Amino acid sequence: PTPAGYYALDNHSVRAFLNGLPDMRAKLGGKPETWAVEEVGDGNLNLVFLVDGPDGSVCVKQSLPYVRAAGESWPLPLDRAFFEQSYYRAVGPHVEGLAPRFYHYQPELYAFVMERLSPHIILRRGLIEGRRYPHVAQHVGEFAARSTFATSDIGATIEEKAEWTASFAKNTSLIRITAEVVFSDPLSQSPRNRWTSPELDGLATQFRADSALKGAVADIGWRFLTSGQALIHGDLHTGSVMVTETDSRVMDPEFSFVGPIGYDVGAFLANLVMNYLAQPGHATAGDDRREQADWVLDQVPVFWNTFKGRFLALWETSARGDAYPATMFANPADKAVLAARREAFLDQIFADAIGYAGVKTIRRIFGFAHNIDFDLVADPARRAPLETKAANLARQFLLEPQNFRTPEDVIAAAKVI
Ligand code: ADP
Ligand code: SR1
Ligand code: MG
Ligand code: MG
Ligand code: MG
Repeated sequence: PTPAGYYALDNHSVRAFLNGLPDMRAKLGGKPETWAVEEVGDGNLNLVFLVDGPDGSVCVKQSLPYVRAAGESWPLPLDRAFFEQSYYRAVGPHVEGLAPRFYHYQPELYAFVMERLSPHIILRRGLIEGRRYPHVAQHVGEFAARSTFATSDIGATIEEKAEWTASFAKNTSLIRITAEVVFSDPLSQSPRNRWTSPELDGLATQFRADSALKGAVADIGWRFLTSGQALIHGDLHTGSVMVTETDSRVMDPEFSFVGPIGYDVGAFLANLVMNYLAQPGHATAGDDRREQADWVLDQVPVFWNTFKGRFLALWETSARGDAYPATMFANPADKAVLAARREAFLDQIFADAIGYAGVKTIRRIFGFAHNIDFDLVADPARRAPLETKAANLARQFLLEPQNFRTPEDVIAAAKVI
């Protein structure tokens, strides 16, 4: 049974819901009967409605009491909408122009209203179609740096961070999904796993038999659960970014909690690399996709360098937290030491990101939720070799971390895999 007051919205009741919110009614304009409504949810979990009126548009996102991609056989608590809106409220002021504007939360419906992004499309789809977005890697790097710096013990006080830590620690149903679906299932015998079969049957067996690989994944799974560094997005793949040529917005932060910064960085990095490796699968007679693939891979250093540059710049100008306190580094001679600690800090985030990138790639090849980068390659004989490359590169990320110190190392390895 769902909580009192909850019902799943449909194209009719979403109009009544918005009509009852004076600000939203005014934004849309006209009469509710004239509003155009479309349910466009294509993600794994939730309902998403786009509503257009004569004067404006909004987007309504609502939790369902189960995993949408699996159906009612996989129940899931509704409270993810609460955490998604909490994240937008916490991080929104620091990432203006890089996320949808947040308008309203309706607690008993586990639904919220936000800016309808238009004519934006999902970044992953655009890249698959062979489109380029000259600013997106920079924008997402800015987003990742600004959101995590502002909620870390460098950018925020102990008291502020404690509020996020305590509140988002209750996002247990989604933290559990990540722990299981991303970290443990893909290298276990799980009925939720799938892969391109029979082509990848041998590779799946080989990966499940690789004790060293499982050890590395288990170590990093522990760090995922225990590294409360900052409020992270928690699902920052290329399907959580909507884009136009000039504008980029990070959305879908329902998996947010106070966790490791490298998880967000690694998610975006892994998804760029997977898109790169999938490009030959989308080649046509007129376009072998080589230039597109190289362009996608070249976004890895753009993303990382922007992230690092912004994080360090904020550390210089906006450190108001309790870690690395300025008072302790007051002598002129301390400056060089602090600069070196900052560099080492960012090197560690990069190292963490490589490990998380490995885990997040393996889950897309052998786990429950796959990427359309590969899945839209309809012919399994064409898809399987591309997925094999991704899995093998991920294994290198996890077992040979010493070979991945810079984004250029990632590019070099991806090109020869
Ligand atoms: P889920 O949590 O189920 O993955 P998402 O938040 O990713 O749901 O949204 C699913 C889809 O809905 C997106 O892929 C996108 O097409 C559309 N969508 C989501 N938010 C917006 C928005 N603010 N404006 C326009 N379309 C959106
Ligand atoms: C059962 S949920 C599977 C995945 O969908 C979300 O987008 C997250 O990536 C999650 O792991
Ligand atoms: Mg989504
Ligand atoms: Mg989601
Ligand atoms: Mg992922």
